[in-house]
Amino acid sequence: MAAKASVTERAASAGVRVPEGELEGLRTTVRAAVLDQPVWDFHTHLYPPVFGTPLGGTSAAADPRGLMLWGVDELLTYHYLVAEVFRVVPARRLAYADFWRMTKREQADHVWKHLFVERSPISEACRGVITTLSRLGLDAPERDLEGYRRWFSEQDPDEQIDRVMELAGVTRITMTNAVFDDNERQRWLESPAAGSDGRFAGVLRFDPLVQDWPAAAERLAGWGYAVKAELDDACVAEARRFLREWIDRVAAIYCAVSLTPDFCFEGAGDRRTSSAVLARVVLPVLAERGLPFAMMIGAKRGLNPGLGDGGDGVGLADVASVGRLCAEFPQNRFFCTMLARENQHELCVVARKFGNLMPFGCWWFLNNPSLITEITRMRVELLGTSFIPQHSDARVLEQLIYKWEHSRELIADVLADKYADLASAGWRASDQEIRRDAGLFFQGNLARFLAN
Ligand code: HDL
Ligand code: ZN
Repeated sequence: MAAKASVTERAASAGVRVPEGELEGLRTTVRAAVLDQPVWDFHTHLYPPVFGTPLGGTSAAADPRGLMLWGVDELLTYHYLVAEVFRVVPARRLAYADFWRMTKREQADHVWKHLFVERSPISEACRGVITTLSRLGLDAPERDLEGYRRWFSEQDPDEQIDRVMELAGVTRITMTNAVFDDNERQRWLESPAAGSDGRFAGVLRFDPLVQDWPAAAERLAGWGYAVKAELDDACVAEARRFLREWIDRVAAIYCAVSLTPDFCFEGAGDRRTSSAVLARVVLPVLAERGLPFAMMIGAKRGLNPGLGDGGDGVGLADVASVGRLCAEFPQNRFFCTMLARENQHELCVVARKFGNLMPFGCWWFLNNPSLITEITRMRVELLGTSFIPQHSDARVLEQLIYKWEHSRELIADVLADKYADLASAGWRASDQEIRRDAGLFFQGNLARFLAN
């Protein structure tokens, strides 16, 4: 009988050398699965036409304060590009106030001239505009801004939503419904049908409630809730009533806050007001309703107010606070994304400790090819298939096209490597298993986490 192969000999044979042609085929399968996978976009700032649109269109009159942003002038005046154009034409040459006094069209002309015509649009936000125009069939190399404007003016906003979702492979758009924003709140109160568009899911967003309770309490009191700065039992009950009423009005699938880098939760004895609001108001209502809580941590608001929405910065935040919330409130489920690159590894490690924590997305200043690749590779290595790799954070409808095309390419490349490594280790995932996993990354993990 042949001598039993030694462990070493068996190990050598187990490190199977998969033929290169087979690995290439596997990579092609993985890429196709990711590029074709419909996605439920976890976090956007998009709205259906019922919320009004400043551009109007064939079925809607222009509403200057409308919330549905779409079209090329909105694409060009995205706050990422406003910040970038002020690097080329700084405030000492063009005062912020003078820029903001321009019309939207004039602002877009200024951005187009300085970031696209006089310099190559190679930043991620600039390239995104080019990808979007190209996928819409608008000949980007012609550089015909007036021609792009004409095309958009001939579109119907409602049909444009369907067209863009089709092009982006997005099956559902999750909104950010900021109840402390007067414009948005009024629209909900005036038009209960605001949440009736099946393409959109509601999310109740209430940063001030957690970040600045005294000011939030004043607002709630003005809206008819018997609350005051001191969080006694009666006040807690009224604050909970406020949350329940707005969760129902918005039909929220989860609730969300963004938190500044200094956010801290130290556990039961924590005397901070923000901790009391979370522990006594927010988390009990969400547990009662079975809704997750999304925390987006690390935005330094108003670093340069002159830039408007583009003026926010980033700061290192306390990831341990996220872990303490998951430990202290096991009956709650938490989505979490952090804005600092340096917080990403620790967030993965905390997620390995708590199954009620779902990391998501490469948020904002992380939504760039180099960082999406780095973060996604790290997350797959530490979390396998159990996270949500991306959200678009789109503010302008057509951004869905570029944000998802760019991210899919990058996520596909990472996963192609990972399945090739797995095959070389001796496990060749089937085509169906690869498509199953892609479904988890792009909608299954979200749907399951929302369900329980
Ligand atoms: O707080 C948030 O939801 C952020 O996404 C901000 O809206 C930010 O301005 C943004 O649009 N980032 O992409
Ligand atoms: Zn956002």
